Amino acid sequence: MIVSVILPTYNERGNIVKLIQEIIKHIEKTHYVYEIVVVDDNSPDKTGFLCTQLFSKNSKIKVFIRKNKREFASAIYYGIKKSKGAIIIVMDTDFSHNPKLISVMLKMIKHYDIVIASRYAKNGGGENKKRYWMSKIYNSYLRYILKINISDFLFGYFCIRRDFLIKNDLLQRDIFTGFGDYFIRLAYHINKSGGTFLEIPAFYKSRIYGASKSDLKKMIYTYTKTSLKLLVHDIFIKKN
Ligand SMILES: Nc1nc2c(ncn2[C@@H]2O[C@H](COP(=O)(O)OP(=O)(O)OP(=O)(O)O)[C@@H](O)[C@H]2O)c(=O)[nH]1
Ligand SMILES: [Mg+2]
Repeated sequence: MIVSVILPTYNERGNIVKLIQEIIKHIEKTHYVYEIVVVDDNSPDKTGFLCTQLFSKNSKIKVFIRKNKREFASAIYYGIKKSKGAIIIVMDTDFSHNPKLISVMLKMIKHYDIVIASRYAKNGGGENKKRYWMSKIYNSYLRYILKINISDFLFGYFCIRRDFLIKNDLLQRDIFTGFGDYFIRLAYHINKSGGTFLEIPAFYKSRIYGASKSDLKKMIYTYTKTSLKLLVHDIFIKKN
């Protein structure tokens, strides 16, 4: 069975090479055949170019440089479409997501449709305490509004079965758009399709190299709009 690890990158020159090496190290300890799919949105720091140069002889590493689009969620969608694994892992490329968890995810995905790394599962946590608590409060709001029993909608590190996505028609551009809001939509639709979730504990490490691409005010606005839209959708489908 093939596993595809999807890595969206934007200005991650200081992280990406070491991260890919770490992913290889951990995934090779499992029995899975794998591919690593980098989707770089033409980073000014030449992250994509660096990967192409360094890994050109390794056919397991596929690098796509998108010249005309810069959008996190659509880069993930693009990577999934270009990949072939029966199992898909999506992770950030700034070491906030620990590659060690890959083997746990691969073990557990045999029993669930999606395995989500969560800061709020027992034994999880986060280095930046302010971010940890703010996100915890916002996650409680999302859980209440959407009635989905997961503790972390906002971490963005997960493992999912491709057949589940295809069977339930979830590989849609409308879902994979924007920034972290795409995962709120994805979780909502997985839940509506009767998917099974498992959360495993994760510890969020703050990035050491590079700058953040996220904008807190914009995120709160977009995520709230997304959740309210889904709530309205839910009320509408319950009425009909
Ligand atoms: N392809 C692509 N990747 C992106 C884009 N924006 C962010 N990324 C990547 O998505 C991941 C998450 O972005 P971050 O900047 O780390 O966002 P964050 O985790 O909220 O912010 P930090 O506090 O810096 O960790 C990283 O791997 C980025 O390189 C984008 O527009 N296109
Ligand atoms: Mg990050």
